[in-house]
Amino acid sequence: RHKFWETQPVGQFKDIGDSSLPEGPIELPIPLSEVKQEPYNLPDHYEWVTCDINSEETCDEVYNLLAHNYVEDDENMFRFNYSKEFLRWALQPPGYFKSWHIGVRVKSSKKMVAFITGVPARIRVHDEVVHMAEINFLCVHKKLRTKRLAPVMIKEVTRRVHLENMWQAAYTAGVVLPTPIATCQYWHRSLNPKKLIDVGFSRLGARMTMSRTIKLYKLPESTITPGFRKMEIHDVPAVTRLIRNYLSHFVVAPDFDENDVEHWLLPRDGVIDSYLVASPETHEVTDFCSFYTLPSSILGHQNYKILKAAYSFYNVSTVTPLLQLMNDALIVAKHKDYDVFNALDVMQNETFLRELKFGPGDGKLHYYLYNYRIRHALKPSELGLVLL
Ligand code: MYA
Ligand code: JJ1
Repeated sequence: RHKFWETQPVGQFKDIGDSSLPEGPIELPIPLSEVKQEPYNLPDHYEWVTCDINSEETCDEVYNLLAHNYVEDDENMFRFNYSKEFLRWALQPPGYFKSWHIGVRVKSSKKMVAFITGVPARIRVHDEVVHMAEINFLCVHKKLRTKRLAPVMIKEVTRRVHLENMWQAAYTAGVVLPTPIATCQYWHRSLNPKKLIDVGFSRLGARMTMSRTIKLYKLPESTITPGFRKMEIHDVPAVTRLIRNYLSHFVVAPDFDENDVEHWLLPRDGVIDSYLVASPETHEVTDFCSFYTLPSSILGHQNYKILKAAYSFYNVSTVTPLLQLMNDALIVAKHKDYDVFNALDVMQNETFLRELKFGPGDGKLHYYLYNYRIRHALKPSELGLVLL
């Protein structure tokens, strides 16, 4: 069934429920001198390239490959359209390796036709912090599909991760592979219902008119929580304490330090938005919410080309109820002209989704670990990890 994945150190379907198998690494590290020193072979006419995402030209090529060939919904109506600024942010966290930003070109024309990336992350699983690669942006040009290029891309990124003495990875996919550590549901909160209905992202509910629908999703003009403001650089230590403590409650979660928080959570225009609640008296940071910007191309529509979507990232509430905090996040996103606010049912998100008028989408997201076995699949609420 899975000719490639059956050969890999991942939880296999046949092993589900086998409680004799130990939790933790499936294979042990080997000496770096024994890691294959040359790249895997590509089919004739193709070559590996290490991408310099800071180069305007390379970033353009990656952007264009993804904009035309990356993830679509099941009816091919929308395709993720990650911005160049987003790609630079996603690919250059503290301690990143340029060698993990891997392209494939046609030798003769130099056209980029495939891509895969890794970035380093410390991920805690139960009480073990594991140095992992987060693998993302696996993409093969539409004209080169089903030729078994993806397994070569995956083996090559694995080799380059091993060369940095890392032996585990985390990744998400919309498809079922051996074997998910968790399966999460996408939820969507309409901010601009008229456009969403026009472009086929959502439908008019039964016994609903357009004007009733617009009224249903109306939000206040301004945020409600006193002390709600944008995160700033001087907030990094306080936000780090808040988020570390919060993430300690989940079975799988990133182990963020101050450098990670500065990179992943400090606001960047059009990429990542972060807000917090500071007590007017003590200036103590008690609550936090964040979302990233990931537009989708609308495929073959007359009037609209782009759907502007916000994706819930990390949120922490200790004083402000999570429901109120996320309602303020919706108000901010509406103000910034997003069409829809998306969230997964991870962490404590279930406590606000229905009440804030999110509806379940038709997409699921499966989470995976490479070379790390987990005895039981997690509930989404046990997962403290959001990948981009
Ligand atoms: S998820 C986003 C993936 N990208 C897209 O969906 C974009 C649109 N699609 C494409 O570009 C292609 O369809 C892709 C497959 C490239 C996905 N993850 O070359 P093939 C297996 C893992 O003939 P193609 C993301 O970026 C498939 O089951 N494996 O197929 C995270 C089959 O294997 P098997 C996948 O359609 C990526 C084989 O590939 C995926 O031309 C994490 C077929 O290859 C998928 N999303 O190309 C990667 N889709 O026969 C793993 C298909 O066994 C990282 N396949 O069933 C693992 C950790 C590595 C680092 C380890 C360090 C220690
Ligand atoms: O966005 C998604 N679905 C939308 C659009 C569906 C269009 C037809 N297929 C959706 N809309 C309904 C919204 C509605 C609003 C009012 C309340 C009720 C709901 O369901 C889906 C997620 O649901 N997205 C995708 O399918 C994109 C791919 C998801 C897998 C991503 C894999 C990423 C890998 C990263 O490493």
